[in-house]
Amino acid sequence: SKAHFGLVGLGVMGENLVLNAERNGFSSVVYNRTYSKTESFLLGRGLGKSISGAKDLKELVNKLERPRRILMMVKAGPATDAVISQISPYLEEGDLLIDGGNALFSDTERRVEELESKSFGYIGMGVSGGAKGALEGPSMMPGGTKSSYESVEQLLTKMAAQVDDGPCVSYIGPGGSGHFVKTVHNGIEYGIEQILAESYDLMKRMCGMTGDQMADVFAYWNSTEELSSYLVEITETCLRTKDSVDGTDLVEKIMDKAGQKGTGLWTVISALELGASVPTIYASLNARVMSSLKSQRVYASTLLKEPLIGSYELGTPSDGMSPIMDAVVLSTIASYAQGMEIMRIASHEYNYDLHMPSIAQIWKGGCIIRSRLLVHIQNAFQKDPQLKNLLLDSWFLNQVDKRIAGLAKVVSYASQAGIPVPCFSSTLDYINSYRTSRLPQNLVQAMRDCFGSHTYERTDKEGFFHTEWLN
Ligand code: NBP
Repeated sequence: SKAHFGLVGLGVMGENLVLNAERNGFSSVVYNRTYSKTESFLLGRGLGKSISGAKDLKELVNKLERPRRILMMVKAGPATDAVISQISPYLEEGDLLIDGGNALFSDTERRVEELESKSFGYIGMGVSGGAKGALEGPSMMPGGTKSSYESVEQLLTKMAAQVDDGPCVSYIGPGGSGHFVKTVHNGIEYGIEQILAESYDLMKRMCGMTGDQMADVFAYWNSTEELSSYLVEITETCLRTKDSVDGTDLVEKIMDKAGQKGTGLWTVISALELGASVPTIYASLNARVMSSLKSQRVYASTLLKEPLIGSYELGTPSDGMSPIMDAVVLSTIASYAQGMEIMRIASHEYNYDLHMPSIAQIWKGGCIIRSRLLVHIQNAFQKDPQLKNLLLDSWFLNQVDKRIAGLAKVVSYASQAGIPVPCFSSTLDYINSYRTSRLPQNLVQAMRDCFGSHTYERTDKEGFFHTEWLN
């Protein structure tokens, strides 16, 4: 008999997702460009399962029941287009292709249109959770036409991570919205990773703490309502792990150059295009760029002398390094708030009609940014679906009240000690700007009118004005 589900691309994600589908009762056929990988998968992890192989895409298509459901897990970009053009001649009306890779959302937008004009369904689906999530239950963000989603809803809800109020998947919206939301997820992820790295740097350099001492603080944070999360949990693990050769903290042996594959950059580009203010997320992207300038930094450090580090009161491990925790909590909240802000504007500009509480719900399990904070984010948007900024919700307002002094103290000490804290300082400026009713941009407007007659609005009269400024 024919199989339920087809997979193209046996990379680390594809292998795990097909094993997940099979475990949930969906017999599968797999295809990989390099056939030897298919063979070794079928003789290895795929052995004894309802999974068969296909040597080419025609065979894959022939082995599937109709309408066919085929998941592509290949490298994003030209590889995805190549697979689509190679498989299209064999597809029939109603068949559905799902792209689970990290596609650029505008590429997905184009592919949805192309495929649907041929009467095929096309879903662009963000998948988060890494290899382990793919196997055990990822968080999935599918976008495309609703009817296409409905034909794979049962499969996806079974494969997804499950949390107390349901599976971590639901229909996101039309076109490229699924990949857009995944991109924003990754932007928030960049932010949180950098925030945790900044807290580590302060504890190590200003407080002289060891890996295990810092790991204890992360364990404490992970037990709190505000910071309990997957990324805090794995940071504890990373800091506790020793080098197998000499038994010292492994993390100190790792080169301080962070890689990136594009999604953080796409988030920031989208934010700039949409006019969303995302300074914390931008700071995390820039921090990765700076980190990659290793040889320049090493040279510059011999010329641009760092200040001496004095002694600073930054809390104790038993109170979770209180001011540092304040900085981490508020910066993490700012990352989510800025991500939600990009989506709020995109929802309107791109007609995605995103449902914010569902997006928070999907992210509560399976994905890299899963955290207890998302329960409060979900609540905030359930209470007020039109919420302009997360910081305006009462639970988050209270966090700002409680913690802003701690954040300000951390930023001030770090700047005195010459330790960069780009996400902490951007967050402080973000909150300070957002809560200032009168910013100094009146003077910027005056300058623009003075040199370029750009006109300005007034606080006391309606309309646009120009002044012949005295020079
Ligand atoms: P990779 O991103 O390393 O892609 C490997 C797969 O792409 C292999 O099956 C490879 O076939 C296939 N492929 C390539 Br490369 N070029 C191809 C082409 N022109 N035609 C057909 N197949 C081609 O694998 P991955 O890490 O499993 O990721 C898959 C997708 O999922 C990516 O888009 C990734 O961004 C996304 N993603 C990854 C993660 C993660 O944690 N790794 C998480 C979430 C999403 P071959 O064997 O013949 O070279």
